[in-house]
Amino acid sequence: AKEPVRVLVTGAAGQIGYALVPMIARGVMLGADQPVILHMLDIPPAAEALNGVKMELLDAAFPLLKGIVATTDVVEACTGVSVAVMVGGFPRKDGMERKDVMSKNVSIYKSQASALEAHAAPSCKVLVVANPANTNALILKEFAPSIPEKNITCLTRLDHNRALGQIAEKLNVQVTDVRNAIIWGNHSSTQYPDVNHATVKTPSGEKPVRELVADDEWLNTEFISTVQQRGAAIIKARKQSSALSAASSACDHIRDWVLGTPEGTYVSMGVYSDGSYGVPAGLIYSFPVTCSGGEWTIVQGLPIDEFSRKKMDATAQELSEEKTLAYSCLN
Ligand code: NAX
Repeated sequence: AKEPVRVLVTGAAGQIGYALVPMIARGVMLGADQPVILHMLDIPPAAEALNGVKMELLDAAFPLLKGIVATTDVVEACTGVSVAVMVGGFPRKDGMERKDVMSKNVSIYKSQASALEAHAAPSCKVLVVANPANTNALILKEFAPSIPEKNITCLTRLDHNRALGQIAEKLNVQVTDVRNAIIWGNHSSTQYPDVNHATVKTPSGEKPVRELVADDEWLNTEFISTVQQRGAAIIKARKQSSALSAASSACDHIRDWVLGTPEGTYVSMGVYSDGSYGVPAGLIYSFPVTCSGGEWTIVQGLPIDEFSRKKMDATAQELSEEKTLAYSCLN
């Protein structure tokens, strides 16, 4: 039998946490043959709720779940973890300035970076979910210099899956037959959902999405804004932000990273830019990637038209501004 893997979920008493921990305990993230020990971190005001989640995990009698650490101590939470899913953060409240929210999250991610660096397994893979996800991941990277930069990522897989879902709905095909959509840039409304390289499996072979949809107007306007604004649409409908889809996509992100992407398929991940596609190096930016042997690689050589270029640059610009704002909070 395999040795259990320790998986950290921060913000585990929150809504995404509540959807995510049972998925991890069921093997959705790391595989049906991989035992896990869940480390759950939250802050003292949520300690009682966190204990309630722990009680439910015990009650569910998950066969793969070999242990539970539920704590408000960041060092205890980070010790020995090989996967860290960072869902905890400070939410934007009505009337708060962007800078105030950024400042709170910068201080959270700075201190959690230090704890991970000092206490996590050396090869720990980190996924930041909490917003501003890209910039929180960048701060985490800056303050955990001994964690390889390849091991620090942020979640744009939910946006990627939303894009696949919209195309499947439009064409009335199975979502599993649609692949290679791309989310470029920030996990925010400036993200660029790009289907120029996406395809659909049909009885007569793999066909480009653009050819099958045959409605460039829809693809260039409504499709893009629907994906960009989906988070807001869920909040409007549910009065709470996306949770089950965020949790499921976080599992997809880690599973593909650890176990590999299928041949010929790429997925979107927020990763440290090396300057590929003219994106400024030193930002955490969402790119198309393939994964193999536990490492992601940015898909190279995709042709970029002028329409895409503008949108990729606009979201890069927003990330550069967020980076400047984040650094101005570091005092
Ligand atoms: P909740 O407010 O329900 O849960 C957040 C939890 O984090 C709370 O239990 C809170 O006590 C805890 N927390 C706060 N500060 C902490 C700290 N310093 N250490 C540990 N825990 C801490 O929010 P939820 O709906 O679960 O969303 C969590 C985060 O995910 C938010 O930042 C949200 O904006 C972000 N999202 C990101 C998405 C993505 O695709 N990247 C999509 C979904 C979601 O909107």
